Amino acid sequence: MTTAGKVIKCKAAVLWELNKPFSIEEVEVAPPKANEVRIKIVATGICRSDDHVINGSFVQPLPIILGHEAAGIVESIGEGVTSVKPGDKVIPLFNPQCKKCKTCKHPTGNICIENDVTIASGTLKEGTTRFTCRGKSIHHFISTSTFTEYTVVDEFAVVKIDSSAPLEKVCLIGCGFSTGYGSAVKVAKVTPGSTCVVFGLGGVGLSVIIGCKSAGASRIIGVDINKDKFAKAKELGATECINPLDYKKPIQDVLVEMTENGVDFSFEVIGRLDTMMCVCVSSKTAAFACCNNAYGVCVIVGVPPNAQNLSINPMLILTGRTLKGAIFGGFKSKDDVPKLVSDVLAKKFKLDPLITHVSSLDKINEGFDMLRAGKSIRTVMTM
Ligand code: PAD
Ligand code: ZN
Repeated sequence: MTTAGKVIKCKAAVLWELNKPFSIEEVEVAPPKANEVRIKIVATGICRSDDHVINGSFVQPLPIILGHEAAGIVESIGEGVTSVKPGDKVIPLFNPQCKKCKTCKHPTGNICIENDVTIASGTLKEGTTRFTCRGKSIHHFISTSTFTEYTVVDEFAVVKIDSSAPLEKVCLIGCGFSTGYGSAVKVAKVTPGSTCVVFGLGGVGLSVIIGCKSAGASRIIGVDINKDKFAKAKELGATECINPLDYKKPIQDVLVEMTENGVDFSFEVIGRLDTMMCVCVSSKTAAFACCNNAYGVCVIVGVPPNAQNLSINPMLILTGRTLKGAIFGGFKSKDDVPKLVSDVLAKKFKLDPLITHVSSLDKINEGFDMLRAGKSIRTVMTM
């Protein structure tokens, strides 16, 4: 019996209030309107950006269905949709690509005008939501909402991938892997023989390491306050790992000494102001300050806390350092996601080492507890 054109009742994890566990609910998912696509989610990963919403540092309208790193199968399409059809394997795109706006037409820009990361409307483009629970409208999250058995997205926020792709693995291409890998190869443009330092060895930081290694960096230093993260970082390409808590000096001073006046490329993959920049005397780590003063490049990948500002000593820039940042590793999502999936199928890189736990939507709260306790890299929930 076809479900096209009908409301689907299914299971979803709803966040009703900040700093509270998800509630597993039966939700109603309305059929897609014009230019929208309804997707059966098959696998979805847990990313720190979802947790930033729960703790209030990434502000979104509530109640909401979070989740943005996923893969699934198209269930039905609205009028006018041409790029996907029912049965296609797809990845939802939290950083969409409409291909019409000024940014999409720019050769490298990737913050499409249709993105909901910078706006946080919590709706689809048409201005309303397709989720209802207990008679209330539930918001969408950054064009995706994947902690649900079915979701609806705008056509510009979904792309077809190879029909042989293992969805329970390539879901990581939807966020963590691509963000980290692209930050190294596309945003920093890591060069062969260079020295890199990566602050934060979670799923995204480890993907930065994979990118640095594939770009030919000869020295890759991992920095984390949780030494349990070091073994995996070394397995993936870190040549050494250090813990700021083991040193009395600020970690940027340690790194500058270790690397004869600073590194070529540094990456902040935590989302803390003190690890981005040396902002106060108590700061332990600072990605920008450990770059070589003449040519070092620092890439901000971590999502910073809401409404906080960095204070930068202009001398750090005047001498020649570059500070940059990027969403989704600088990739243009519709163009690049299918290519990254093909790269996985061609065994150009492996996603398996990043997946430490496989779970189900019912166990979502345990999955988040493990991330917060530093015990997991990526938990993938399969439906
Ligand atoms: P994670 O929590 O798995 O990893 C963060 C790591 O940082 C952990 O291993 C921590 O132990 C470590 N850490 C925490 N505090 C410190 C400290 N003071 N000094 C050194 N290490 C520390 O997160 P993740 O890998 O899923 O995500 C990392 C960040 O990237 C996070 O802020 C997330 O929101 C952001 C992100 N950005 C994008 C983007 O498009 N720019 C996409 C996805 C995730
Ligand atoms: Zn993410």
